[in-house]
Amino acid sequence: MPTVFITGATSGIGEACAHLFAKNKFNLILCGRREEKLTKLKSKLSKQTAVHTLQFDVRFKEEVFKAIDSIPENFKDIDVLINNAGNAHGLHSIQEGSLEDWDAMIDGNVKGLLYVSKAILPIMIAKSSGFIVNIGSIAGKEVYPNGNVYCASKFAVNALNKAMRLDLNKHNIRVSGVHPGLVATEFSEVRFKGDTERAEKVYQGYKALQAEDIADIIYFVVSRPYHVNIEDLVVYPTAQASATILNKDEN
Ligand code: NDP
Ligand code: 8X3
Repeated sequence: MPTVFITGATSGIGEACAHLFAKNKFNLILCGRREEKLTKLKSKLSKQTAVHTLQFDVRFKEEVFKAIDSIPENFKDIDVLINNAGNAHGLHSIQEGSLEDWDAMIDGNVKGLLYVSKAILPIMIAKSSGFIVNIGSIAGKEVYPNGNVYCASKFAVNALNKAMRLDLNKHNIRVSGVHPGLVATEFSEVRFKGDTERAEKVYQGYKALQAEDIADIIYFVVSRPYHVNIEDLVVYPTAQASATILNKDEN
């Protein structure tokens, strides 16, 4: 059975991927910082497939390499890496943004993706096969007002996705970027630091994408025949035409 390594598996898109890949008989390595969420997921999904959990913060390279080094032999043969962990922190102008928020986004969304990839790539290179799916965003395609550093972090993911495809080409490793628009997850709650009322409003007045919609797309990308590599996939809710154009019922 193939093995998938999912970062940010404790909620939203990553959690939906965990369920879908389990259903499709992948062995799962599920990662996140919230241990209790990982434990719950493991007990649920172990009924369907083999599950290993790793609790670490992608921002800290020692934690990343230690966690990945600790993977038991029977899970080590990783076939698919889904670089999904990430969040926005704050929605402020460049002059008002906080240094802590900027660090969290650059360290988590960019450096975290690099650390995890660096730790897993030797496994894929050694067997001349593997698949990396990088979760970017429409924020990595288009800058929007107050998106500044989050957008910059996702532009970096977009660039790294292209760079991986170039550099890993000779190793027969597939690399794809999936770039969603608005998906109703914990994303806005994190962005607005627990202000649930403000977060809920982001997804009201139209039908937002659901985490399961993105998991379906990721699984579609991964399950193409090996000679097929979808480079880049941008997906919006029907009501959204760009980062700033949203057909939303304001009543
Ligand atoms: P959620 O907030 O629901 O999930 C984020 C996941 O990332 C959680 O599992 C969280 O786990 C994990 N995570 C965040 N920071 C860290 C960290 N420092 N170390 C380890 N794990 C971390 O949001 P989504 O599911 O929506 O987000 C998933 C990805 O999709 C992100 O990269 C996001 O930027 C991207 N995206 C989201 C969109 C949306 O509208 N929702 C649209 C476009 C892209 P834990 O807290 O347990 O560590
Ligand atoms: C998440 C989507 O539009 O909030 O990446 O940046 S958006």
